[in-house]
Amino acid sequence: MSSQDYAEKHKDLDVLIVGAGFSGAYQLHKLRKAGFSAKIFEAGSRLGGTWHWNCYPGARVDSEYLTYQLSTEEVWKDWSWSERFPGRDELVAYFEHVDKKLDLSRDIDFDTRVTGATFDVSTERWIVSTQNGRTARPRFLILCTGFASKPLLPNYPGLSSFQGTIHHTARWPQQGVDLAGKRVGVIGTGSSGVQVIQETAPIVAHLTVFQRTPNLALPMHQSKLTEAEQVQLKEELYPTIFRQRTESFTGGLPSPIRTPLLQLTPEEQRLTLEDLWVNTRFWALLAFPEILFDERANEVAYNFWRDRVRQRIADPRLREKLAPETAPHPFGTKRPSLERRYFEVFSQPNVTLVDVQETPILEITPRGVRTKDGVEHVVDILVLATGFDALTGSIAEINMRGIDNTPIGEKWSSKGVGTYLGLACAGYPNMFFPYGPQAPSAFCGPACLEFQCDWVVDCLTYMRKHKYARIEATPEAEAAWVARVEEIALMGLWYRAKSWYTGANVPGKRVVVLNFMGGQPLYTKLCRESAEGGYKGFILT
Ligand code: N01
Repeated sequence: MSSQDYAEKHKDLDVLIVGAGFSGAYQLHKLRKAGFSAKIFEAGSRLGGTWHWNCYPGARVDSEYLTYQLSTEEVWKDWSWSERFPGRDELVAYFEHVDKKLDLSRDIDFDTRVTGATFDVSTERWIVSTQNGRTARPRFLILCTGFASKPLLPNYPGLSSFQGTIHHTARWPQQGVDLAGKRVGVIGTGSSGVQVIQETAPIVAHLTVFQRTPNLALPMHQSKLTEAEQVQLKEELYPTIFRQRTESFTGGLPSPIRTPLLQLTPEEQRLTLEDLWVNTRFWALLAFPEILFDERANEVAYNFWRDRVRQRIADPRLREKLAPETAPHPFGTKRPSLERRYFEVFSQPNVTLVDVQETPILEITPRGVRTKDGVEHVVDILVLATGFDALTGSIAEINMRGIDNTPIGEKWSSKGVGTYLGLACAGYPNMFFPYGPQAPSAFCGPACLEFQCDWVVDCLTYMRKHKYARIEATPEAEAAWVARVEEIALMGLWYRAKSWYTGANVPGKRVVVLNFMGGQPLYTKLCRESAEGGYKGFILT
């Protein structure tokens, strides 16, 4: 179909969704159910978002399956998980199941990357363009682009001179890469790095890990699931679990602990943390949210973590590098990764840990990586596990222009990130972004995105009922939201870590907390208050 015919065919489209991960899939399903015509443009070649792109060795979700799935009954009633923390292949299969059950693909254009969007004031429609020459003119634009989808590439001198192969974890070749028997270098020790490292160390000839900040990773407690457990979940538990996850601070299951950490005696603290460490899915951060706000509670948690991890590392130098005496940043202010034998890997004879704080990377040479001490670390394959321009990156890279024709990326970099309810932006009418900046996205997962997508459907339904054509956040509401997000962030310890939570991981990016840190219950309450007040903070015309 020519691009003209395509545009003509979809000229009455109500909603264009960008991205077919969890939020895009759920948003499409719910919009169609509410009677809106909707389509998704997806850059990848299948449903799954993150789980399509992240196919590096060891890729696995680090949220438990109980809460990391859609609550849609058509989906869960005949799907069974095999592991508590499913691997990437199982998640891809899950999305195929979602597709089949909800019949999504008929309204998705794959391999279609959205590059631009302009709000046409005269028709009150967005004009959306794609890399493959497609145009759509929806009334509403919903960006479900994910919080971690724009890879962050380091700009070391010499990167292009490397004679081996380089892969970023989030752009790993779909056909896989044979690492067996190779000399492999991994730059970055976040969640992606931890997984690649522990998966590849047993099979490569040599693994050189370039660590800038130690990862304060927690034990994964992986386990296989039985069919009997799954039956019980479906027959009795899922509805309760899905309700509970919407009520918890983090979108997970509620904490089993009622007493704040600092109200326990040191012995009680030790016993409680020990019990959580060994037995449960909750570990300290989820059980005691005050760890993220109170320096003293944080220190108790770090010291406990450090002492437990140190028991697993024999070499005193490695011990200090991986689990230092003094915390590199407050515990939990970078998103905690989950690990399985990560700390043991470094004691293998074929693994070298390079501390790039001590000996920074100077350049990439044709043969490998040269560090400041003059050593050239020779590798065949270089893995960039260097993370993402998170939360704002995937939105800002779309040349999206609002009513004053300013691209959103430009607005955010010159004036600072501004959103209202972490869902909309003044000057960009009829546009929403579930799972984006200034919402609880970084820790809240499917519970939050379902809430946000439902909120959007309710909003569009309200507009249809009252015959409104346009909705736009006011600059005042946006400014107040930004101030509230900041005020909450300042109560906690997040600014003391350089991470994607604040944008500090991206050179040159303005450092500001990009997540709503007040927890899911407060967030949903504020969004509901706006809706119940006739979409307070928005102008509807
Ligand atoms: O990215 P990260 P990620 N030189 O930003 C280092 C989700 N996720 O892809 O800490 C040297 O956490 C950087 O060092 P430092 C999850 O929410 C989930 O691992 O900035 N090093 C850090 O070690 C996660 O939190 C899953 O000092 C450089 C690493 O690269 C989020 O995505 C799996 C560097 C980046 O870590 C991001 O995780 C994977 C440089 N120039 C991801 N630049 C699962 O669910 C960066 N680094 C399993």
